[in-house]
Amino acid sequence: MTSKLTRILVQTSTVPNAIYLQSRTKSDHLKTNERTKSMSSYYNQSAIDSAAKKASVRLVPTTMLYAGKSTDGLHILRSAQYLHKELPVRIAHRVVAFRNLPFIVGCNPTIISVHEMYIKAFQMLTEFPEIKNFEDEARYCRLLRKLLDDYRDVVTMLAEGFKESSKHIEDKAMIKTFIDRTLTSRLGIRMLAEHHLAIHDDKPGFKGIICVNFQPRKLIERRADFARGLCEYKYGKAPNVKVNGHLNATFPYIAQPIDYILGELLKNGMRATVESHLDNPNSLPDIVVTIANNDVDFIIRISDRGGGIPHEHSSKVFEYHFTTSGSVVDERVDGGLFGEVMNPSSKGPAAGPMHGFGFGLPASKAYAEYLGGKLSIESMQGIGTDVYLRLSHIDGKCESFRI
Ligand code: ADP
Ligand code: K
Ligand code: MG
Repeated sequence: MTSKLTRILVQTSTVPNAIYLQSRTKSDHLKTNERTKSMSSYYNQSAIDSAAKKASVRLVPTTMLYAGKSTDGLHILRSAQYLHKELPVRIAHRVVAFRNLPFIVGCNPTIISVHEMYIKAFQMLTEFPEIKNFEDEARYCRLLRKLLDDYRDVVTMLAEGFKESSKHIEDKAMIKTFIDRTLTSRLGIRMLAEHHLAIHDDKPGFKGIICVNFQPRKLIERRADFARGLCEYKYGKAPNVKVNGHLNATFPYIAQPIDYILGELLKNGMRATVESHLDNPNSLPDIVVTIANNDVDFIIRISDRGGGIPHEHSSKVFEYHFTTSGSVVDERVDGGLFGEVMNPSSKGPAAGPMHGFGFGLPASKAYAEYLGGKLSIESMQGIGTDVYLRLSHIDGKCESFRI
């Protein structure tokens, strides 16, 4: 069945995109077949539809933490069987959400590519036969690794795809919900897949992806070094980061999401610090990170002296794509307002790992809430900003989140 939609899909898929930019090779024929197959599933969707009707089974981290380890490795087999059932359901939910996007967004070439990637993942995971023995399981792990690798750039692609296309959509809340759910669902899927791969490794101090003796201080220090590196690369200077509070706090937790969130918050604080001290770059005030730990939750506060978030921006900073990057007139920052014009080959003055997509705060907030926590900002206009990341313990007094 060829229709207008197929033609749109075929035509638009030549638009630059990491996946389709590969030069033509011997395997092209194969790829074309795969594409035709994935496209045909726009019409042959019964498998996706029936999977999407099923409810997702979300795991409590304590189950992952205390799950019995059998010497015969049966726990590994059971874990793979759970994923084999669960992942297609989660992906099907996302495919349905892509399908329900407003036409103008759903037709964006980059969004189409991500939509297709989800359909493709659904096919690969459902075509995988029942996992009966360790050989099947080993092959399944290879598939998981491949998917984790292939789908690394999905967030960047979504950011690019929505940037222009969602400007024409009145219902901003709908787009925000879509991006929130897609990002958090992806976080959940990645944590489950990585957890499964990690129970194989049986690293001391870990139960899958759960670090049994997680130390926030160590993670903060590592992230701070990394963010300072980026900041120095971009501006030539970076503020120091001081950590105080419960420095010895140690408890079981999953490092990956906190790692991402801290990275985003530290980059924001560093950027604000440098940009508000362009006249005295040699005396940058420290960023102070405070850890507070109790038996219900733990709080990480990041305080900077970067001048604060202006009142007119404070309600917008949690919007996807809202960024002040590229709008600074001072040519010491982002090449000034005309940076993009002066350097047309670049993706824009602001593009880069430091900032620019306007995804840092909203994505961090969505992740924190997915983990049963909170992310809030108190800005002291004229002085600086405090960001509070509050997360509940996975083995604490209160009920934990589910993955
Ligand atoms: P991006 O960093 O890509 O701009 P974010 O969502 O991380 O996107 O931040 C959105 C905007 O919020 C930033 O562009 C900046 O204007 C403002 N902002 C975030 N954190 C701070 C901070 N600590 N101090 C001042 N402004 C901030
Ligand atoms: K933003
Ligand atoms: Mg940012």
